[in-house]
Amino acid sequence: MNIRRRILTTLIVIAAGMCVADSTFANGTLIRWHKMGEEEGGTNNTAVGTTLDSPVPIIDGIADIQPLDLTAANAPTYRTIVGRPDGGGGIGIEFNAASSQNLSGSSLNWPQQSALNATEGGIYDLTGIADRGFQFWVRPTSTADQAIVMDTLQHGVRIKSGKFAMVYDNNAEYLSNITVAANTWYHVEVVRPAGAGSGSRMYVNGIAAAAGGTSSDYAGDQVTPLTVGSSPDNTQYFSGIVDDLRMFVLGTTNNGLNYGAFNFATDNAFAASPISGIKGVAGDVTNNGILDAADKTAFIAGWMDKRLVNGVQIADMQSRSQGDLNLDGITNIQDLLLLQNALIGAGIGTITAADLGGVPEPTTLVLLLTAMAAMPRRFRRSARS
Ligand SMILES: [Ca+2]
Ligand SMILES: [Ca+2]
Ligand SMILES: [Ca+2]
Repeated sequence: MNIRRRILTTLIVIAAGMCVADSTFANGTLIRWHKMGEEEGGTNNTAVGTTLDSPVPIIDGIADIQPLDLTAANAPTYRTIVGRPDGGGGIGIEFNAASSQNLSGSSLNWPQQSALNATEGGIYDLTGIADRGFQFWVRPTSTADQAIVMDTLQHGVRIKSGKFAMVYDNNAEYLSNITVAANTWYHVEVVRPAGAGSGSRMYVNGIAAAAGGTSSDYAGDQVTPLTVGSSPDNTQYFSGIVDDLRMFVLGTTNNGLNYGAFNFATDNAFAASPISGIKGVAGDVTNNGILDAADKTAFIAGWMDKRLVNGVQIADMQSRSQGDLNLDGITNIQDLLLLQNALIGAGIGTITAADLGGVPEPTTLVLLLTAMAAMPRRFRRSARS
């Protein structure tokens, strides 16, 4: 190996290692968990009276001793779960719109104002927390207009005109282009990740499907309930199965308690499952569980692609399939460093500047030096020694 090649390889390894460290964010914190049957021992084909809130893992030394159970109206039915894309099983709850069935309970909405915050009689410190989200699995039996999960009128998921729609900020509706197929499982997540300016976004099966609400903030309405199977005003009833509703919080309280930042790879259950989501092989752009030349081809094809949904840059399974390995919604130098590192580790030839021909950047070496210059001083010092 000539000296120039050796320097280049060393820089790639150092810089890629730095990028790995940069992309490892603490994830969000699960704060409510409605398993839909398991906690109360529901059995297939029996009626639901109340579905119990399951304890979440210890948060800041506090065990979850505050159940926020959901009360059923008009007897929805426990159903054995079959065919979920992540292989999930157990029990879920089926609703029949014609019988006006739903579940309702205390909302999360603005976590600071929710029943979970100590200032509201709860067990956690949530003062200052407004970033939050929820996710669940759903198998609609009808594609009619209906509400599936509504956490007040500020955060929700509906089916509208045969497509999934996100609800955010006083019942504003953001229609996706994902057509709902009846009797098919979907994973849906709605998250307000990072302040009012980030708005809200919805993922369906790990694909960012809607985004919006960046110009204003949602309202703090804790009077309106959380409903599953209908809208909060007990209309728009849903038909189908809902399973495993998880609610989480993000950000740092006024007292400095950090609940973490949204991390698509871990905070989206579809992506986090190695069955339905990211296979976990470094550099595996095609996500088939193997690192090979096809991943280089896919990366080169996706180079400098930016994933925009309603104008918002979002990382998802689609951006990752275009080479967005660090999951920031764009395939660029940081992803290149991750891929080169993986290719070197696997003994596969790296991507050359010529492979990325036609892009503005002059050479891979310059790109790497630029990345090095952006590193923290501490790391640059150790890299020189
Ligand atoms: Ca369940
Ligand atoms: Ca692959
Ligand atoms: Ca990226």
